[in-house]
Amino acid sequence: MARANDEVEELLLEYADLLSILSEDPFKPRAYEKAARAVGGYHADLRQLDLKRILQIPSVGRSIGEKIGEYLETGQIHDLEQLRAQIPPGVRTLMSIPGLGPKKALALHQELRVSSVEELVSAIDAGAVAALKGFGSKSQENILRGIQQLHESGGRVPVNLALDVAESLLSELRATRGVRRAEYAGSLRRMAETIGDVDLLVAAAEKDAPRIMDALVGLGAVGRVLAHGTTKSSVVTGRGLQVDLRIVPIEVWGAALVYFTGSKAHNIRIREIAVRKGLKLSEYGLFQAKSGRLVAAETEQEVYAKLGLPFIAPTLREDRGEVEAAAAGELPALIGLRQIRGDLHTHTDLTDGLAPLEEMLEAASELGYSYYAVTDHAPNLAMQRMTDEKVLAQRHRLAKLQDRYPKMTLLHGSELNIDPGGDVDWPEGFLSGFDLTVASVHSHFNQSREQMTRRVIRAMENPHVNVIGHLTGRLIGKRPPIDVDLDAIFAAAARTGTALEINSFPDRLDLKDEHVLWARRHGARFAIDTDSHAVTHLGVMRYGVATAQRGWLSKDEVVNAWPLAKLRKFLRKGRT
Ligand code: DGT
Ligand code: CA
Ligand code: CA
Ligand code: ZN
Repeated sequence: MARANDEVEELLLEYADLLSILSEDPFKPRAYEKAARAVGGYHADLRQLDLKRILQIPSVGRSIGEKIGEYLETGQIHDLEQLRAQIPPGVRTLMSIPGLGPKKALALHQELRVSSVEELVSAIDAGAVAALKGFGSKSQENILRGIQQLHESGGRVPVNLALDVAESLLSELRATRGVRRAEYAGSLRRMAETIGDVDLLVAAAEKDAPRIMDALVGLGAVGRVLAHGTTKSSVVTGRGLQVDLRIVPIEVWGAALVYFTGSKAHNIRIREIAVRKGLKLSEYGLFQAKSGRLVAAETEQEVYAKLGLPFIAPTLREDRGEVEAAAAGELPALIGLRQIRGDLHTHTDLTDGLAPLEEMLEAASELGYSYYAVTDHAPNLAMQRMTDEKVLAQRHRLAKLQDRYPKMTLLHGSELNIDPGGDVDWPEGFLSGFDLTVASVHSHFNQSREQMTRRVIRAMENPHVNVIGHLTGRLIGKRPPIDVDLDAIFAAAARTGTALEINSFPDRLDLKDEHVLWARRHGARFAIDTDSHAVTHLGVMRYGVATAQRGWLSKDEVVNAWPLAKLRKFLRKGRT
């Protein structure tokens, strides 16, 4: 649990923010701010203090002291609740942008109806802020700079956005004279689900480095330069994502790539191994500790080899046992994108997809899939207006389209809704007409842990449910995961022969890497799906595969990496 001091600091800061909107007196908010900082930095735990001793904290007067006492006793501050009720929540979000004061935040909210930083960025892009009375283009620029700072200070971005930025910068860097190699490293190379900043690594001769750095800071995507050195620079893109660039000599490329790919925890683990071998590992290479003689630096393989280890894939480098497994020769043979033979969860415009069936199939066949499942929503998701007739007509259409795709077997499925009791949309007789089904929780996210667990397990026990779609329902940064007993669910998945989906959508990644690692220990099987609602979505498969790799999966555990005959057998769930 957070320290009470930190909780109270947060609340007092919020109180100060709200006061500065609602009160004309500039000193009162300032007093709360000072007290907040004092409490946050105070050495003793507030919960151990009585009112008398709370009042001894610097800058804490009687009125503030009593509010602190009230919070410790009741978990609430009545006056704060009253202020909260008077201010729309979006305004406070906007006030978290450095340099954007309360009055301006309130004006933006009232005039433009923006309630989040993202909405504000869109408004700025549309020129709406510059056009606003009392703002202008100068002030719009300041707000943008503030948003950049906000992102630098902890805003993480989804992996796909960071990858887009990295790839476009890399292609420009690679076209720059003197660049011998250019790659992204850091959490992006490990394909973590969110990225703090992008780390780019370039190999070049020392004489070329300054010119390459100048090229980077001059790129169109760069909004602001934080640091501009000859071998080390940091910039922020127009959208607020920080990019660090390092230039190293090509001779130490491998050592630098290992170091800057991390993770920090992985680096520490392999450095320990180096020390035990009388070696020293840094971004400049692997050296003999005593003589300082260089042992390896050119390639990652060499660096790992001299440590007595096989190459460890970047997606595994999280210190989750990969170094020990590598030393024991027990690293998994990781699933790769090319081993994916089909997609088992996709939509069309028959429900909420954007593209007609024909277009989805055409795009899927271009990916070289050997099978492809169409799984539009089932009737209980009422807004999708699915009916028995519509779904049967789709099946008929699919059968006719099969002729066009001699190499790709078209599977007809549906994404069922797991109702609060664990039942799904159609009775067994109707369900048996599908090649496969995905079943997902789409409602009643707030059931108790026991109910929710029972609900999902009951769905898995249904002999016609093949895949559990996006099990936890989380939307990264937007919606928390449902509360379930994952151990029980993973065990049931293995027992019932129901695959667990790894939903590849970058804002879902559900199951996530740690869950995958956990579920595989139960012997569960997985389906890496895109849940595509448009042709372009089919490409997100790479994020699902990366998540599977981070969960240590090999192709034997991924049902859509199997040949069709083996998949079909799995889909029967023991039925004859
Ligand atoms: P992020 O940016 O928060 O998503 O995560 P990373 O892993 O990209 O972290 P970042 O950008 O701070 O550093 C990039 C890599 O550099 C990191 O994965 C490992 C390496 N590194 C950074 N600081 C240290 C350190 O203090 N010790 C060691 N051993 N490695 C470090
Ligand atoms: Ca990073
Ligand atoms: Ca970094
Ligand atoms: Zn879906």
